[in-house]
Parts: sequence; C-alpha cells; structure tokens
Amino acid sequence: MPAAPRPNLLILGGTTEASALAVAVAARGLAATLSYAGRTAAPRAQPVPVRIGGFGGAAGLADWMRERAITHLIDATHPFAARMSEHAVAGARQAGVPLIALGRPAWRPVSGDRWTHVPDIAGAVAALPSPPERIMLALGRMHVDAFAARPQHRYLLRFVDNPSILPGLPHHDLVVDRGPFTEDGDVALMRAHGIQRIVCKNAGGTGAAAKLAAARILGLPVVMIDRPTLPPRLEVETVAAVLDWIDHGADRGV
Ligand code: 3Y8
Ligand code: NAP
Repeated sequence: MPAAPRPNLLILGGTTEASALAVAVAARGLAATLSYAGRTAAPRAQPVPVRIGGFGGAAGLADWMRERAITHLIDATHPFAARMSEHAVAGARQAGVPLIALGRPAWRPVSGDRWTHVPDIAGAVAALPSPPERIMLALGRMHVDAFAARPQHRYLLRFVDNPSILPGLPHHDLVVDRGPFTEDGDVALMRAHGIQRIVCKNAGGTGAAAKLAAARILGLPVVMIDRPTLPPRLEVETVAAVLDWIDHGADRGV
C-alpha cells in the first residue's frame, strides 16, 4: 500500500474561521495555501501562503488543484459566498480532491430580539417601512444600491474599504471599518446615528454578531436576511474537526 502523500491543503478563506484554521495548520507545519477572491484592498495577513483572485469557475479551480497536487480542499468561505461553495463542490469532484466545509451555525433569535426574516436582498428592501427612518445597512458594499428603491430613508453604511464609486443612495452616512466588531462599539455607533432599524445577513459566527447584541440592548428591529441554499457537502463547525478529517476522515472518502 503506497504511503498517502503529505497533505497539501487549499483553504478557501475570507472568514474568521478560515483565519483560525490557517493558524492551526501553520502551527502543525502542514503545507497550505489560503485563497481570497480579492474583494478587499488589504486582506488580513496569513501565516500560510496566500493567493488572491478567482480561479475561473469550477474547472479553473480543478486545474489549479491538479497543477499544485492539492490533497484536501477546505471551503471556509462565508455562508453567503454561495457561488464559490458551488464551485468548490464541482471543482473537488472534477479534480478528485476530498472536500470539507468549515461553517458556522446560523444566528438564532433570543428573548428581546425583534427580527423579521426575509429570503434575500430584494426581500429586505420590500420589508422596509414607508415612513422615513434611519437604517443601518450592515451588508457591506456589494448590495447597497438595491436600497435606492427606498430613497426616503437615511442609511448608515459600513464598508471594509473606502469605495471608489460613491453609493447610489441619496441620504447616507458611511463608516469604513473591518470587523470583528464589538458590542460597545456597535451600540455607540447606532446611538450616534440615531439608528431605528438594522438590516443584516444571517452570517453566523462571532465576527459580526455584535450588531445583534447592540440592537437587542437598544430595542431595535432587525431585518434578517436568511442564508442562500448551499450544495450538499461534508460540513463541520470547528477547526479541530477539520484537522481530524485531514488526519483520518479524508482517506475514508467521507
Ligand atoms: C475579502 C478579508 C478575518 C475575517 C474577518 C466573519 C467576520 C470580519 C463581519 C457588519 C458586517 C460583511 C462583509 C463582514 C464581516 C469578518 C471577516 C467579516 C460583514 C473580510 C475580507 C474580505 C471580505 C469581503 C467582504 C464583502 C462584504 C463582507 C463586509 C480581509 C474583511 C458585510 C458580510 O467591499 C466589498 O466588496 C466587501 C465585500 C464580501 C459583503 C458585501 O456584500 O459587501 N465581506 N471581508 C475576502 C476575499 O477577497 O476573498 O479583507 O481581511 C473578511 C471578514 N468580513 O480573517 O478576520 O468571519 O464573517 N464582511 C456579512 O457578514 O454580512 C460586515 O458591518 O456588521
Ligand atoms: P461568491 O459570490 O460566492 O463568489 C463569486 C466568485 O468570486 C467565485 O465564483 C470565485 O470566482 C470568486 N471567489 C469567491 N471567493 C473566493 C475565494 N475565497 N478565493 C478565490 N476566489 C473566490 O463570493 P462572495 O460572496 O463575493 O465572497 C467573496 C469572498 O468574500 C469570499 O472569500 C468570502 O469568504 C468572503 N466574504 C463574503 C461575505 C459575503 O457576505 N458574501 C462575507 C464575508 C466574507 P471564480 O468563479 O473565478 O473562481
């Protein structure tokens, strides 16, 4: 029985969990590459080599993995990065590379929460009230223009980078800040802007949960965008489970 090749991992990153996995993998001296799409100007430095940019679809991902003899693919992208996760499933199958997803449970409302669930960005726009309000769009940059359909509101935006093109919203304030965020910081931000409602994605995890606690403290309603459906794949929620899979599970083709 030939010895299994030494692990050579590809981690699809962009989340707190992906960064934590990179730290654990580097500490064990495993060969790994962390991949970013290139959405932000200066992504967090990583303790493993980084590559930046799309692969060119599932086939491009499969070729990239074959050319570099990748032995394990870990999809640790954000739950709203649905296209990347679809490509990860297809690319892993094409290249014959075992795949695991490192996810995080969806947030669930607790007592005191005032959530309205909507299926997507369009649903969030439709859920906004008619009378003008001061609304925090904790959605980043990519989808804010959809809210131009409700120009009567004053929006508070929070981007990772200064935008090269100003948002197409007539009344807005912009904060440039990358998470993870804190409860005190988000309470102070919402108070300073007189926020009356928050719109966010059900990202889960800890890096963006502060706004939910802040909304609860301030008694504010939250428009919660539910996650897109992801393709079926093996999924775990801890770095330890990924490391165990690398040590044992992937060989069994689980
Ligand atoms: C480029 C890599 C780490 C990862 C940190 C997590 C936490 C902080 C909270 C709010 C919500 C939002 C946004 C958010 C958070 C973490 C995590 C997370 C939300 C970086 C990063 C990249 C991105 C891309 C960026 C999106 C945007 C979304 C801002 C790095 C900082 C709103 C998601 O300008 C743009 O084009 C930004 C695009 C996709 C969503 C959007 O539609 O605008 N993330 N965020 C990744 C790549 O290129 O592959 O720059 O270091 C990563 C993180 N952002 O290692 O510490 O784990 O989720 N990211 C959301 O959750 O709704 C902010 O403001 O309250
Ligand atoms: P997406 O819509 O699912 O993916 C669009 C395309 O971007 C993919 O088809 C792929 O291009 C490329 N791509 C995405 N993630 C990549 C990665 N990690 N490495 C290389 N290429 C990648 O993705 P998204 O929602 O824009 O997310 C982009 C990045 O931001 C991901 O790293 C994600 O983890 C991170 N992020 C996203 C959110 C969010 O709210 N969406 C929140 C926090 C962090 P090709 O088809 O050319 O391969």
